[in-house]
Order: sequence, then structure tokens, then C-alpha cells
Amino acid sequence: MSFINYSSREINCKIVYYGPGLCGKTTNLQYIYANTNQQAKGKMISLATETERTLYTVPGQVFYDASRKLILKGVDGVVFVADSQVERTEANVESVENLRTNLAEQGYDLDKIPYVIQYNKRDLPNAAPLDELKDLLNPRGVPDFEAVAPKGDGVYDTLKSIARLILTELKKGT
Ligand SMILES: Nc1nc2c(ncn2[C@@H]2O[C@H](COP(=O)(O)OP(=O)(O)OP(=O)(O)O)[C@@H](O)[C@H]2O)c(=O)[nH]1
Ligand SMILES: [Mg+2]
Repeated sequence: MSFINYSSREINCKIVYYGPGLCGKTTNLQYIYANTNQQAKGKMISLATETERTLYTVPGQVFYDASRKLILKGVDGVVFVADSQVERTEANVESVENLRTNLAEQGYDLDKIPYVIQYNKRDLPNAAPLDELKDLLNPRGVPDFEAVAPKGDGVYDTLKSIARLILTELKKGT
């Protein structure tokens, strides 16, 4: 649902950061927002639940599945944020499966839309080895990045990568 505004020379598109609860989605967005030029940004709007967890991105609770489906409407590209901690292995896998299912319900194929993966929390001692995460979460070999979101490591690399894929898709004129 991207659109081009020729007079303001802007391309608007919808990128969804998806991933298990507490993987660092909001932290990515906060870093990007805090480090983007004042003239180049609007307002950051956040819908949080009573417990401070972000509404759209919340974890395994069935309750929030409806919100997760809604947020995927009109999506141009997806960043899957994985939580590198060994303890979150199952949560990562479930979340990708949930992403695939919810995308399919909106008529999208995870294997066809712009898609990148970020392995976040690389700073933690219980982070799984990178190749294990790749084997598990990235069998197709889409662009992927290690990150420490609060420090900003890998955050812009991830964003630039998904933006590039979306622009390539736009140029095809689909
Ligand atoms: N050590 C470490 N902590 C991180 C990293 N990224 C995020 N965190 C912390 O993990 C917690 C959850 O981060 P959020 O950004 O709120 O996670 P979220 O994915 O938005 O969570 P929900 O919206 O509840 O699904 C916060 O305390 C962050 O500071 C990281 O790379 N390293
Ligand atoms: Mg959040």
C-alpha cells in the first residue's frame, strides 16, 4: 500500500517489525526515531497495553492475534526481530510460523514479499550461536543482521535493507 507523493518527494510505505514478545521491536523503533533528523520525521505514535507491552507486537497470547493480523494489512515489507537468547528459541520459531499464517490470511506469501531478519540481543551471554539461528530462522537466506538494539548496532542496517527491498519491488511497478 505504498504511495509516492511527488510534490513532497516522499515515498510512504508500511514496514512491520514482527517478533516474539520482548524481542526488541519497540527498542528498534525508538532508536530509529531518536536518531532520525528532526526535519525528516513526524510523530511517533505508540499503542501500548496496560502492561506497557506494545499492543500490535505482543507475544503468544491468543488475545492479541487479531491485532497482529490487522497490522499486516497493506504491509509492504516485514522485519522479523528474533530474540537471540537460547531460552527464546521456541518463541522465535512460533512467531515466524504465526507471521506466515497471518500474512497468508491477508493474501501475502512470506516467501514473496520484502523480508529481512534481525537477530537481536547479541550482547547477552545466553545468546545462541549465529549459525544455529540462521539454520532455524533463515533457511531461504534472506538478508539478515545481528543487532543490539538499545545501542543501535545493526538497527539502521536492518532498516536500510528492508527499505531497499521495498524500493526494488516498487520499481517493478507492481
Ligand atoms: N540486552 C539487551 N536488551 C535488549 C535488547 N533489545 C531490547 N532489549 C530489552 O528487552 C526488553 C524488551 O524490549 P522491547 O523493545 O520493549 O520489546 P518488544 O519486542 O517491543 O516487546 P513487546 O512489545 O512486549 O512484544 C527491554 O527491556 C529492552 O531494553 C538487546 O539487544 N540487548
Ligand atoms: Mg513493543
